[in-house]
Amino acid sequence: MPLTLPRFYPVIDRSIRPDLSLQEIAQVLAGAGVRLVQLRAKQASGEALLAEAKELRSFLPPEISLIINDRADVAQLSRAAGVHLGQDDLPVPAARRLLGPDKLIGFSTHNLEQIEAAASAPVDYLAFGPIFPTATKADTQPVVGCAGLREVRKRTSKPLVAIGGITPANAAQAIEAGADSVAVISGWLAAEDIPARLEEFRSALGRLD
Ligand code: 3NM
Repeated sequence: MPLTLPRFYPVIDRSIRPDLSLQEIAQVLAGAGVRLVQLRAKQASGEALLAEAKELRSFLPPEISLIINDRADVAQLSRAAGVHLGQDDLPVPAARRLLGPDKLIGFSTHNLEQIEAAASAPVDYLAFGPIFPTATKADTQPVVGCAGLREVRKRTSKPLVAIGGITPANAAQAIEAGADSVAVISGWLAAEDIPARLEEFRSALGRLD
């Protein structure tokens, strides 16, 4: 069965908020009724990422699915719900072999060629971006805009996540352009008042789940 993505897909990257504990972050997301979160720690060793993933999982209620960025092995070992792969991570079929049929696999794409190449890949969703300019990822591909997102929506029926520079002010545009969900890092995590910012996303999107 195709995955039904929640509208709002927060990504946790603690390099943005080293002042907050994983427990605090988990509590605020659970309180807002989020259903899916991703843990991203580009600079972490495998050991550190595995420890963070286990710790975060222990603080999240069971109804929140945890996705691990880049590392299928860490996803498996931390009993996460799945992995989010980039173009340079393990090939999707290899990650699927490792994780089995029931775990979720998301896959980052940045242009139409990558979308077409992923057409037959065993993924549960495709991410596409950066939709808007972002300072969060150092090596981003060119901004694709909502026009790019509309083109992608015509070419894939897979669940589609928009990523890159998403804020409460532009989140609805990404959904209107065909995204099923918006993945967000700084747009929520850098906010001074995170619960208030999550409410702004809820208003913009109609719902978070
Ligand atoms: N991937 P923010 S853009 C992690 O284009 C990531 O695939 C992107 O961070 C892609 O919400 C991006 O702070 C950064 O802009 C998203």
